[in-house]
Amino acid sequence: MSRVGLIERFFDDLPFEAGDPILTLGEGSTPLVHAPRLSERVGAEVHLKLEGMNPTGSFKDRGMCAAVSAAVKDGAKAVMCASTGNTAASAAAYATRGGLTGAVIVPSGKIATGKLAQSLMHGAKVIALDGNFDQALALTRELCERHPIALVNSVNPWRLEGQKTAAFELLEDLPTIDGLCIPVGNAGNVTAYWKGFQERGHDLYLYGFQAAGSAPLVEGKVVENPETVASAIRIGNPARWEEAVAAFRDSRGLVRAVTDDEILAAYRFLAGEEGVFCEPASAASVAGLLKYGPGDATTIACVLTGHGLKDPDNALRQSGSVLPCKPTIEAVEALVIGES
Ligand code: AN7
Repeated sequence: MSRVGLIERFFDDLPFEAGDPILTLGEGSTPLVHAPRLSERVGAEVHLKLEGMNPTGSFKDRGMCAAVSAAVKDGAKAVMCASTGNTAASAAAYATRGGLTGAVIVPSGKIATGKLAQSLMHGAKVIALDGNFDQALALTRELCERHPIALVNSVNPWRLEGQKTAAFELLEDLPTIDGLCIPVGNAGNVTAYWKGFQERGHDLYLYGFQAAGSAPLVEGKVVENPETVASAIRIGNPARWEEAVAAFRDSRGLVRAVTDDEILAAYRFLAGEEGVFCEPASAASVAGLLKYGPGDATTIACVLTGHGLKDPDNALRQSGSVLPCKPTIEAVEALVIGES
């Protein structure tokens, strides 16, 4: 049986109308997996929302199916976004699906290899900017004002509409959830989750985590030159700044920073101890939970926003090396059964 996409599944919760064009690649309905070792370490029931299981390997597909469907309805011929990688990959896929032209602007040399491969394979025009994400977004906004191109960054309200469905899924799978740990970059996702929980009348603590070198919400000021190993959240001036600050306040939650070392430790822990491979930015949610603890929350979901395969370069840097071997049984036996 084919998987129903999230627009169809949550049609009554979304501002689409009967007969609207709807694009789907089977997004949403992602697994929620219990994390026994993490639960034990932090002293709370912790579950992992595997958003890397979406069609292009990140949560961006939730908002992008909605935003590009709306663009098709509006008669757009082209969509565009600035991106640290995942938005680009998703926009490229859904643009193709909708028969639209896609253009993406990414910070040159600063997006993970898998995301670049995806964007190119889906046929988007990929512009490598000699600048950072914040500059790319400013230029994209300006270009979309000058030309009839649909802007599909999370400043587009359809993105939040699609992304809020993750909160609905969490409430179905974990009705007693009282804490959400989530990485924060441009702050669209945390804003969308809060919208979703509010629409269901459900309160919980929002715990957001930014990379220490890219933590404008924590510092309360724009970071001019953001840096972090978690390239997806290398963002110094989040577009959804006010909404995110309001969400943290209203949920009696917090936004805090985790260092690159803490992010990478959580990244290795998830892969090596829980069997779950996410990308570094996603591991910030778990790094934060490990660092700061669950607070008053007892039933927590950590949002693992993107798949580990997105970023093979960081994975290989963080893992052991292969064992070279001659093609004899003795050599194989020595390596497999042997001591080291
Ligand atoms: C894996 O792709 O901003 O706080 O341009 O790819 O909603 O921005 C990606 C963001 C977390 C942060 N985890 O979400 C982009 C982009 C992953 C991400 C975030 C991103 P927001």
